Amino acid sequence: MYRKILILCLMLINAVCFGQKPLEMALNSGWLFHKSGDAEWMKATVPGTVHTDLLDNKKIPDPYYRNNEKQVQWIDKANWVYQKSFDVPAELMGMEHLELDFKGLDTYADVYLNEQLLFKADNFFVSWTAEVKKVLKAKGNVLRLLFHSPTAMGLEGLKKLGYALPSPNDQSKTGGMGKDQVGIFLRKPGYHFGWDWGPRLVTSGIWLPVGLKGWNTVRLSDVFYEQQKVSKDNATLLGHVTLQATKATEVELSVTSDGKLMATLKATVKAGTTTLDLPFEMLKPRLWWPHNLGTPYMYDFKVELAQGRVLRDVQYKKIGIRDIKVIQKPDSAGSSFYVQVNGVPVFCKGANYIPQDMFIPRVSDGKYKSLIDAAKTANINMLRVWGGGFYEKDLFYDLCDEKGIMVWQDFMFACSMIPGDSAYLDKIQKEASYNINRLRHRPSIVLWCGNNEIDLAWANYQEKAGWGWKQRYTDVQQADLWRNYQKVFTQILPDALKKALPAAFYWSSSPFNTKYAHATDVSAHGDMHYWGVWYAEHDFTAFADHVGRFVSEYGFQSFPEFATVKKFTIAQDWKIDSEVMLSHQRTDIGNQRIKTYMDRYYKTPSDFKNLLYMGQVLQAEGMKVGMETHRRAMPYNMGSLYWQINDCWPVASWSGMDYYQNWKGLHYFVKKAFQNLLVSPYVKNDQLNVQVVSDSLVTVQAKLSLSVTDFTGKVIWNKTQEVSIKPNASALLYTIPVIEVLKGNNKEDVFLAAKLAAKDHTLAENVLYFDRIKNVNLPLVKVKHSLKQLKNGVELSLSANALAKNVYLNFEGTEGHFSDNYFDLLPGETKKVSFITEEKAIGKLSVLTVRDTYKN
Ligand code: BMA
Repeated sequence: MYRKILILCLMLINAVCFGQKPLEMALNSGWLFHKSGDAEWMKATVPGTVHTDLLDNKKIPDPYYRNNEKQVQWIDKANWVYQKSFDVPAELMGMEHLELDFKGLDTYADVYLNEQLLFKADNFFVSWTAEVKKVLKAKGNVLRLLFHSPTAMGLEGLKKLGYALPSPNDQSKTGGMGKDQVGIFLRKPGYHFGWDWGPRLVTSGIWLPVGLKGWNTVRLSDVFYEQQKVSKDNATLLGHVTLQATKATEVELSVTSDGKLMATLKATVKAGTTTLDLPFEMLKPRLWWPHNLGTPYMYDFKVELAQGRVLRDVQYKKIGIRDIKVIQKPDSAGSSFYVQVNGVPVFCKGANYIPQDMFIPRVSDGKYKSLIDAAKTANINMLRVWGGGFYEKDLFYDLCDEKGIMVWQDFMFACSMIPGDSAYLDKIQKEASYNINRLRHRPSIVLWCGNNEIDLAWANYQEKAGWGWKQRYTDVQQADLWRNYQKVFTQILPDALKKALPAAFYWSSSPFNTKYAHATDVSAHGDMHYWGVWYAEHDFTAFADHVGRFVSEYGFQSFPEFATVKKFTIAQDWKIDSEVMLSHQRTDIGNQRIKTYMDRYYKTPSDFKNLLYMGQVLQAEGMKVGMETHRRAMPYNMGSLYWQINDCWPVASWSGMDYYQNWKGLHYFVKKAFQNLLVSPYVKNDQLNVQVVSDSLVTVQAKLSLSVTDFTGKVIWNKTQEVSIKPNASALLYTIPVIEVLKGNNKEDVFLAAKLAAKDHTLAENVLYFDRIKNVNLPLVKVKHSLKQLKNGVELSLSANALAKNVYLNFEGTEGHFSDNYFDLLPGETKKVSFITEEKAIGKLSVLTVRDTYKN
């Protein structure tokens, strides 16, 4: 096995190589684990978590099933030991330096090799290495990790501070911890302790791979290509190459991009760590673009480190060349807040992203890939890696880079005040440097943000603003907490960024306005979280009254589809207020809010299954109003990131895709609302307005057709006009009093269809109703369909002789995605929809419409 690894490593070495390149041996197999003190050892999976290992060994029930979460709360109170024995092949053993490399440990781990303590890990968000040359043997090494109970460590932190910190999402009671919210004292993903969409499952374990690395004389330890100036004509880069050497030695470096030599350097480095700079230029570089505006082109960069004819080390990186700025320019209303890519202001269309599982290591590469594919398919060009999770794995950023999805990167702080002792601050300093260094070459990352909603919640400069946190503390404590806040978010993080990535844009909190105004007045400056729809029960139309310069959060909940609910329930749970369904709804007000809005916009669905479907219709239709409103408001508003694209377990939440990556109605609506070309009709003050938004960078000639029709397809009013759609702009193309298009018909009996078409194909279409659907006289309708086999699914042709509202197609028991779903099938129209699946046998087709959910 080790021989094989070595042969593989040797094959990777350039043919001219005579010297010994660094070697690496994976140490991910053959692990055992047990609860500290227990006699029995069990097999463990690395990377993994204690919870998933206990599950695999059948020691605990599935924590996601029904209420099982409550039965596994003892796990985080215990200490756990992971152990592995290994031999080291002679080639590796003979190297001058041998280093154990843990890419990620969760979280407090004492690491022993052959009973010698190497280090004590205390931060989930960094990697850990130890030089082990002196401790390692050729045969029979024992690597042992003692994971301390994370909650016990958190309690120590709480005791040390002497008072509690606000941390409203920490579900300490579920964890049997009473009022003791301890998550914030650990550098560990906040959501492990519970969130308003997540359970409390506080993991421990080796969450990223482990390896043993060996090297001789000199090696590359870091390579960073700083993009100092980028235009379409020219890019000025500075390669920072960091080397480690055992003794003073001569080195030769060369940099190539796509096989072309860019720079070389000869130097003498001293023993220890040295950074060498290699400046170079690229003429007429192919630029990296978000996928909706161009190609996210990535160059293959290579650095070779040689000594004479001996090649010592090589490093490969994919690099996208682009100029990114966040523009805050004063204007008559306040100041702009937009991302500019290669000189072009870009409307950011996207979503907030949370971790994909409570048990991070079990998220397969395939799941990462299908999530990012789904984002791209839905015309998303930005994801926000939200601060209550973790700095994502490399694969996530690889995919965003490659697929042209911009990333808003939060540092990992959300909805809590923080401790400020020197050990904690030191930890943050290291964590920031580590993650900035790890991610700074990523073309997709366009913005670094200090935290989620902490500035808003504390609101230091405004006595009455905030979430009532300040008032719980004495003046001295308040001053301490704010000082801690400032140290981290206005010093440590921006300083670390300035040092490692000078061109990066830092934003201290989200939402945020300016230094003293916090998140107030965010409709004129900075970024905005608008939660009036949902938390304050505003109507969906209120999105229009709360447009900011960049809306980085807004959302509305729904339940997952019935097939998902069935996976974690039994029939007796099928009521939204059953104990089990309530434990998969983590916000106290959730069900009530859904009911309030359902009553406002729709008739009461007849049963549980229909309620699940109608919940998704409600969410999708409501969020559509938000997405379209934000886009119509460009260039004043330049961002629309809904909360949230995904789930971390099966739950009622604001997500557009459930835990199993089934697309909810919302995800299909996102796809349409975020198309580069949008036709968006709306009514304001009894006036029908038709606005067209284009993110395209070229002028588009099209035909705009509008028609008001009754539900059997009889045309009441129509209008067609040629339009010239300006690039990267929003324009009102048509306006008329509603009364004139109704022509005496009741508004409950008709709808408007809007379409933009080029010569032979549809560019964009939309439908508008003139009243809330509960008041609209939806006809009883039967949807007809025919099927055609495709290589990887089927194509459906659908038609109906009357309007079919929000047609929900489902091949029962078959996983896959439709090209469209939850759509309105217009009378007389034949709509083709494809269903793409990896499964061979496709289940029975069920078709549901809003009218079908009525009691009579
Ligand atoms: C936002 C987020 C999360 C939260 C969501 C829904 O403000 O930042 O903290 O889950 O709202 O309440």
